[in-house]
Amino acid sequence: MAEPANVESNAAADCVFCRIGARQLEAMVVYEDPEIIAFRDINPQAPAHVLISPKRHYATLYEFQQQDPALLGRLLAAALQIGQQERLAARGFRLVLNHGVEGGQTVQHVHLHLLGGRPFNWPPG
Ligand code: DGP
Repeated sequence: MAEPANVESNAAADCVFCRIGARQLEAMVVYEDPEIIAFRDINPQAPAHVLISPKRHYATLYEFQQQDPALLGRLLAAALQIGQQERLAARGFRLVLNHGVEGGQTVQHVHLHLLGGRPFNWPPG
C-alpha cells in the first residue's frame, strides 16, 4: 500500500506547485483531497483552465509513474470530477499533460491541464 502523502517529506523548497499544495502560496483552489490539489491557472488559455497536481513533488511523468502509478489514475479521476464541477462534462473539455522540453513543460512538477469553455483545434499548436 502506498504510504500516505506527506508533502513536507519531499517538497522542493523552490517549487511553486509544492508551495501551492502545502497552502504556503495562494491559488484559486477548486478541488483538494489528501494527495491532489487543483487550482486555476495564473495565465488561463480558456474560460476554464484548471491545473490538477499531486501534492508530492514529482518533476516528471516518468518519476510519477515509477513512484506512485496508482495516483496517476486518481489524478485523472479528479480531472473528470472537476469537469463536472465546471459544468463541462456535456459540452466537452480538453486534458493536456505537457512533458519535457518539446512537450512544453515549464513547471517541473507534474500537472494536468483541464481546459474548457471554448472549442479547441486539432492538431494542437
Ligand atoms: P506547463 O507549461 O504545462 O508546465 O504549465 C505550467 C502552467 O502553470 C502555466 O500554464 C502557468 C501556470 N502557473 C505557473 N506558475 C503559477 C502560479 O504560481 N500559480 C498558478 N495558479 N499557475 C501557475
